[in-house]
Amino acid sequence: MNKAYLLTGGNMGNRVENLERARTLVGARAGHVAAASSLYETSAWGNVPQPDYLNQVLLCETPLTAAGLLAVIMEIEQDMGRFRQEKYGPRVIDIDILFFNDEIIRTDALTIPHPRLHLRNFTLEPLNEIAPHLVHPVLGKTVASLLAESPDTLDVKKFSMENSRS
Ligand code: PH2
Ligand code: MG
Ligand code: MG
Repeated sequence: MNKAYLLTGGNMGNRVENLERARTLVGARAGHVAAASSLYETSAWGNVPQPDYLNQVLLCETPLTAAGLLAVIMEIEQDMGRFRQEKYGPRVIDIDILFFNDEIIRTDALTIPHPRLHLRNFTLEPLNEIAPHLVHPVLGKTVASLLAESPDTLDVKKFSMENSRS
């Protein structure tokens, strides 16, 4: 089985339900979701003013190849009503492949490890919760040390249903 770490995120509609649905569909179509981080509420990264996101990291054990997994993910995004949006703009759901085993993949369709994961606390914080010792195959550092060295200063808080409606 291949081990893929995925980041789910969204900042439109009912964010909790959207992440739950994405998690369920990944489990149904891609493979077993063996671990899931808490939900995190995160300030939007990028130069577009927009609402805060919820983000979550999933570990998916999948028989699919990386390209096959990407195709399934794009189908899930489509089925959840994602439309083409501006780069870094608001979205119902986004599912990104962070790592695929310890493979380094660079094709037109896919860059793995995700090229910006080490620059974003909204990715590193949830990833660190479930995989602090995972080593980035290009940078040669653990997730915990990438988080400790992260240049990002944007806010990332564990999300609890008590503090918010969606
Ligand atoms: N995704 C983006 C752009 N900005 N900001 C946060 N906090 N979380 C995201 O998932 C995110 C973002 C484009 O994929
Ligand atoms: Mg993304
Ligand atoms: Mg994406």
